[in-house]
Amino acid sequence: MSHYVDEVINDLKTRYYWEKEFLQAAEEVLNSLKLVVDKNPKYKKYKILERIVEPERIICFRVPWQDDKGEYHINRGYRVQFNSAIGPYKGGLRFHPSVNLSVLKFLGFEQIFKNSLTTLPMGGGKGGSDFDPRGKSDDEVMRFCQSFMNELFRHIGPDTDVPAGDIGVGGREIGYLFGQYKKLVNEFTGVLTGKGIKWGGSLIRPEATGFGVTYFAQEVLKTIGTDFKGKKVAISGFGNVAWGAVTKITELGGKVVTLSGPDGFIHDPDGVSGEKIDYMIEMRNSGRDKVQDYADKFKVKFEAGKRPWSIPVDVAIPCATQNELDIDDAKQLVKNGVKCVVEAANMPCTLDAVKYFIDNNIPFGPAKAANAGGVATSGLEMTQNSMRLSWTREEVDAKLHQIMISIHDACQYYAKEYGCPGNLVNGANIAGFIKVADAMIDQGLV
Ligand code: 2IT
Repeated sequence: MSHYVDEVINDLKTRYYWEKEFLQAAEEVLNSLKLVVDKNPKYKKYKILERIVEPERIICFRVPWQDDKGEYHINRGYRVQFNSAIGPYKGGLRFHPSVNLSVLKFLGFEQIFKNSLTTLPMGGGKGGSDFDPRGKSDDEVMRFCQSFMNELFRHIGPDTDVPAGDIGVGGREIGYLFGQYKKLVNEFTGVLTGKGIKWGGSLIRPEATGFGVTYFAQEVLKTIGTDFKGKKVAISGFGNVAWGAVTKITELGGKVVTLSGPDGFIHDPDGVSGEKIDYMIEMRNSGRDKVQDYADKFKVKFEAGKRPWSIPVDVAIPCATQNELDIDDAKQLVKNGVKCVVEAANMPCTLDAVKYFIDNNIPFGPAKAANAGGVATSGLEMTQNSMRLSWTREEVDAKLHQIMISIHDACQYYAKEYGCPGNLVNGANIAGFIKVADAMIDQGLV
């Protein structure tokens, strides 16, 4: 007889065979849950796996907008409201040409377990559009965001669904989206997170994902008796997450020697620090999406069209996007003596790369645990909005740090409890799952 988990995976593969990214994310989580469903027959009895892989609701809509020359454009907009068992749907919006339903279902599915791990009451959701903000004027981005919100506002709210940013959606976009939401519903509420600091945003939110990843990596390094001091670190990307991580790693005495972009990667053996970190923000704001600019400015090596994983480092932290580190990269990193790998982007490592790290006893921090600091700080922003007050930087940072330690502890605890000590992939999936699954059972067949 086949295993309950395999039946659910096979059914998904038949039903959604074209949703490559979603199937990859679902397969990873479900395989970790074999240990749990064997021990707890109630999850099969209540068909929790069949229910948890199916979004509660998907909203798809047309987003028409006009460019600066007056020409019309049509994009596709989405919101996947995946699971609200433990709180309102919560998760980012991604604006990128690669966005489709498979990508958003993978991100929304991951978000369920990630949000559960944060210790805060947030359900899972994700949304976005195949709109490409690159090369667009501020006015074009504003018109697009307003049109996007003209449909989305019906489906969200501070107690229903609270979107935030993701790739292609930063402070500027959140501002335009929030402005339009406020105009349409005539309410000033904490409906989006990542808001500007003067109008309801939280201190530390921009840094939170990168800081959180670093705090998580620090805990992982502790388990092998070391820390960031003097460690060489490879980072990919140069966006918001990479910037936060570089800032905190440098503060803790680590040396970040690579950054990357769609055009290739840079190798800076002296380390990305000081004004070079500030330049990352300049590069992002330029909208050129080219890391070669860093190499030109600081006279370091640029490798066109390549990824940074060939550089010998102690710690690798992929911060860019899904599937940016494959089995060949994993083999190269292990061969070069990497001591630990922590995912900062969502699902940056392919399934076989993750397996390779685990099989080779490389401590591996999965995204849904390691990068949960971003959404956790969004949760803290929601709390501050509800209380109508603002915490100081120190207060938010201390809470974020504590949450990351709790997440790491939960992953370690559940990995051990279910017979695979040190396997943080299983630990994260199991810890995230149990809370949501039990809430679903408590709330009946809805
Ligand atoms: O992937 C993520 O966790 C995010 N993009 C942040 C989501 C949020 O609601 O802050």
